[in-house]
Amino acid sequence: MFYGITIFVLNFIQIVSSQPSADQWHIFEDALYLVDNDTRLNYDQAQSYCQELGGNLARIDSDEIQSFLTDIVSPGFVPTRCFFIGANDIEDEDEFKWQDGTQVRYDGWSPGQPDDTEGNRDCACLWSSKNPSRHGQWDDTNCFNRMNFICQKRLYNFTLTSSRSNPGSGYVTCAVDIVDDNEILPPDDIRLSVGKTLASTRSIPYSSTRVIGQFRDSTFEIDNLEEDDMIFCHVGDLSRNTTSFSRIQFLPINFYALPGLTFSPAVDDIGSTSLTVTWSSWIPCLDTGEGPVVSYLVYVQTTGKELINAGEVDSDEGEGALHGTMELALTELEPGTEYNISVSAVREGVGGEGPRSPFVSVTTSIVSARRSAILENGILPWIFFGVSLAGNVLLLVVIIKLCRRRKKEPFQTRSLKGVRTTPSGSVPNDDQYEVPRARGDGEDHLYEGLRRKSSKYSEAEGYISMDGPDRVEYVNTIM
Ligand SMILES: *[C@@H]1O[C@H](CO)[C@@H](O)[C@H](O)[C@H]1NC(C)=O
Ligand SMILES: *[C@@H]1O[C@H](CO)[C@@H](O)[C@H](O)[C@H]1NC(C)=O
Ligand SMILES: [Ca+2]
Ligand SMILES: [Ca+2]
Repeated sequence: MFYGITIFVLNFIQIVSSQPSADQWHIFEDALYLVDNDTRLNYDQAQSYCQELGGNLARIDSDEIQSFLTDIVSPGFVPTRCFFIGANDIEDEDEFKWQDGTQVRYDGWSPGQPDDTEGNRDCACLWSSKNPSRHGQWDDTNCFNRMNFICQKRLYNFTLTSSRSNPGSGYVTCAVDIVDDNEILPPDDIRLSVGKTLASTRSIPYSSTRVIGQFRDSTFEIDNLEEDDMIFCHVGDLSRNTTSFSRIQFLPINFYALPGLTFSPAVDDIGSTSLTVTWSSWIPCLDTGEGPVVSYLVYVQTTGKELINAGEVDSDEGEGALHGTMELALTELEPGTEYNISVSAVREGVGGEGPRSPFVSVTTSIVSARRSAILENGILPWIFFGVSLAGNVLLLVVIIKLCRRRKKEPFQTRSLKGVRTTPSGSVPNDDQYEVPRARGDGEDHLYEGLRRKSSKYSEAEGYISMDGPDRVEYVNTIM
């Protein structure tokens, strides 16, 4: 590869906090609570309802959760109401258990409860009452009573990362914090969906997944990605979007600008059936787009025919020379025929081919090939060599100036293979080559409900520091 640069640029992430649920679900620590003061269901129905929403009837196992929920049901309802929670002793009398089967250890009972009145009070509820000895505390009640209830669901923390890619493809890693009561989230539960809107997404299967520490890291490769596609990482079903907070949204991937050659190629050695196409290798800052360029494709078109790809030239051939001259011999051409010839540069990665250069128009000769007299002369090649050497040095200085001027914006330093430094000291140290960083639009994004996890990054710019890891993390803590 000619230019061994790899630039990762992070993407900016935002969460969607869907409106209907935002009113009803309350976040506390790593869970969400829905205190439903409207729907009245019996205990089993209430539990099914919570499951539909991706949760369970609430588990209360600390003073903190108990007082958090008490605040929500305050001031006390008149007439009093008791909200079903997850504890019941249906199986064994006086052995209260939560929905996950674990024993109830925390004592949130109102004085004198549970009392199992009439021997059929097996389902726990939390009082909202004007009576302070009851308010915010538990009672055991009849499971067939139709009452309000409190659901709880797990809130997942996401870390979404992506590296830049060529247009049309994306590589996204979604890491989800899975440590909770030693729960290991199955890989299929972490999903990635892509689409113009939340409602019209297509699901992308993961290409790899692994558990690292407390995170499950799943990597997704996305094809046919369009510029305005949204990317969502979520746990569980996205169609239940009105209730899911465990979701994170990517803005569209920040694509690389594909490389383009500014000038048309030249032609040489024009014969009746062959010619040689030559062109200057792609040069950062002078040509358009971003490298590294790994190869070139030569296109040929003749009147009334389709444009055809006449061959590919590996850019390695220009290695060692700053300003490499690439060439490709075309044969089996028609004599006396006009051809349009252009060249495209291809950057590394899938879908890296840039736009075609302006074309050169050439007509093959009618009779046998005539050789260029110049090339048969013995001195001229040496003159050319001298000129091109001087030209290369000059070009290097120009490029460095151009590139440096563009570097007002944050940049990243990477070692660039194949670029020589001049001895003058006017170039960067240690054959390091400064590459201007493409500008993201970090300011426009919403971070609603998202907290940036790391302080390694420049908050204002949203760019990674030069020696920082190539990603930014957000966790979906909803404020
Ligand atoms: C009932 O719940 C809704 C939604 O959370 C809330 O807006 C309303 O204030 C609650 N009603 C009472 C009386 O607390
Ligand atoms: C070359 O391109 C020009 C401009 O697009 C077009 O007018 C001409 O017909 C082309 N010639 C051939 C041989 O394709
Ligand atoms: Ca009981
Ligand atoms: Ca009771």
